[in-house]
Amino acid sequence: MRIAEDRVIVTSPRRNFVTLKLTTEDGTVGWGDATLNGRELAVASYLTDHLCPLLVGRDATRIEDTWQYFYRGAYWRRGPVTMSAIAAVDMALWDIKAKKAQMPLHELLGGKARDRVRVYAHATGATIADTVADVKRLLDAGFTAVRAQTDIPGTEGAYGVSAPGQLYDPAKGTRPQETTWHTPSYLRHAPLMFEAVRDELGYDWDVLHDVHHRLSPLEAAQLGRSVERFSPFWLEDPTPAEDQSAFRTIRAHTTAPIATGEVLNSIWDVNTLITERLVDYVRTTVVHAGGISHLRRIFDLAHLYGVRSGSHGATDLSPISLGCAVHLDATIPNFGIQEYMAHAPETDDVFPHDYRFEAGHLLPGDTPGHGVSLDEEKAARYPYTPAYLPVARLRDGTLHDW
Ligand code: CS2
Ligand code: MG
Repeated sequence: MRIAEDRVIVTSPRRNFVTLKLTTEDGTVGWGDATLNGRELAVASYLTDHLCPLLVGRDATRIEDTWQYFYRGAYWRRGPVTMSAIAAVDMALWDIKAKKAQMPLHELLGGKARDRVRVYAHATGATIADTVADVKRLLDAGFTAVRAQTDIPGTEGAYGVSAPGQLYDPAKGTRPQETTWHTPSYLRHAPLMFEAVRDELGYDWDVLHDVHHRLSPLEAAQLGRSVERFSPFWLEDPTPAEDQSAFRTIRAHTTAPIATGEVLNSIWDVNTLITERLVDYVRTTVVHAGGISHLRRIFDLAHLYGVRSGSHGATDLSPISLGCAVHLDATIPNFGIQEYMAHAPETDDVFPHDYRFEAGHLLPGDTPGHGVSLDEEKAARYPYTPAYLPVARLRDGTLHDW
């Protein structure tokens, strides 16, 4: 069964998305997500200019050979642009294969190990009291796990804080927003937030927190020690993830569970983290870590070492990625938790899907394939607009990790 057509669709229903559509000679369509927040056009070009010319005429059933052809065959390996482009091809081919088998993807992946996938939502607040109220709103909505973030006095534009009731989407504008960061203020303030959510809302739910790459290893160890007594489900991205050895220092000083991986895109980038058990959850995703084929390998390696999945699921990953993630999450033995930021209504309108939210969980659909598509006519109504992620600077102007 040959690939007959390819199409790269850049659309912006509330935010930018890059989507690959592959059509086989018998008219079967597969969809893949290739969205890389703030660098979307780089991936669109990698697909349009380098991969798609090689796709037409290839056997659509040969998913693994195609993956290896684009990974090894590129000579230049890894990185978010390459791996997001390969991921989109991989997702589309799995979608086609499942449709041809007339199975939902979870069946093709070996069948469900669980009927539903536990998710966590994002609570934010300009003040700790606002964050507590937002956590309570989400617990009342049925979530049993909530990520809590709050503004940090002495900084401007702390990570993860949106206006009340607004969707958090940090990428905006034709130049990166400049934010300021002050680690001592953060290390004093974050534990107060943990204490407040526990004092006010108890312990019968899981609190998560995203440090967003901003600490040194010792600072991360200090943070871990200062919040251990509040039983965090995880501290996410405590330090820049590419420095895998930094996690040895964190591990040596604190028992706070650690999660990282959303900015990493191959098994080699998480190999040390997993095999040395330096993390408790690996957050790599279908779109940024080479698709279903490669993410399965990462989760299988993680399973050997007792590391569980905790895939990234922000709104800058399209509903196609979320749909694929829920199918994979439903089938792996070492599922941990799935991030779930509900997409904007206009996004969901452009990306019809069969997964659904119910009582703190996502349930995969049973339509053949991964269950997500793109309405091309509606997508055409939302042209691409440049949108940069912010940058962070220390008080002396030093460029820091955002
Ligand atoms: C964040 C992301 O959801 C998370 O854990 O780290 O929202 C991240 O900031 C964005 O995906 C960046 O595009
Ligand atoms: Mg994160």
